[in-house]
Amino acid sequence: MSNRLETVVDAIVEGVRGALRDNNVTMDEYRMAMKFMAETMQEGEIPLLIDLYFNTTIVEITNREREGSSNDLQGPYFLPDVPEVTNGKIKVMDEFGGDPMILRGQVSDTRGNPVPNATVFIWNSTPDGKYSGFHDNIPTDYYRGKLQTDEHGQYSVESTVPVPYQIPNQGKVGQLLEMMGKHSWRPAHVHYKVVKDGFHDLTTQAYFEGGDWVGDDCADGMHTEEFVMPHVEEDGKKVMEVNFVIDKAA
Ligand code: MBD
Ligand code: FE
Repeated sequence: MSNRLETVVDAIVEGVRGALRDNNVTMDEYRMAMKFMAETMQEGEIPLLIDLYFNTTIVEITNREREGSSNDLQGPYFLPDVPEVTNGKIKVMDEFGGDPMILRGQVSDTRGNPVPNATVFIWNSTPDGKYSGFHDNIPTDYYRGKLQTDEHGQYSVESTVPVPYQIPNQGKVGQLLEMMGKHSWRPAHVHYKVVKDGFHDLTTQAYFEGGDWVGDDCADGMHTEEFVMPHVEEDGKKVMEVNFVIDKAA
């Protein structure tokens, strides 16, 4: 009798063994790879490494079974315990600069009805490409927050414009990409997670039309058309208007 854990682990092991055989991987290379994994672990970059290669595959599987908006990478930097933003502003560090940006839109169900009281988690990097709670000791109540949609299913909040994100190149994962001759950039993006009782969580990202690395993302993000947003500006502020359609859970 085989259980699911056994099925999946056996399949992964067979897949890796196949790659080792096909490439005649040597004992030295095997030891080097093991050392790389141990050091990546010590540096706390295992989530980054795993998300870089496999998050996109799980998203692909999720999207096969969902209606409504497309899911996209969650990435390694989501935090569930973040302040509720009630004054319309996500806290940012003034000394970090960055252009102000309004993030707004509507949450609706697959029949087009607005969904009030949905929780929208929003997080994005500093203008320097750092995530609070993970890099440079930036406190976790900055550059992230959660809000509730109003009676029309709408949300609106202000933050700053994110820039393309480069995987830290002092770290093991950045070094790996460099040694392989690959770039380590993701397009500028804003992360979202929409949560509402009775619905599947929607985890996705929005990107900027024409932005660098859209379509050439080191983490293979979806960049689906619905979330590559056109340039909109209002009163000199960038506007990221993103509507979400969430799928009822069975
Ligand atoms: C990120 O900021 C990110 O969003 C993903 C998916 C992977 C690495 C860094
Ligand atoms: Fe990110």
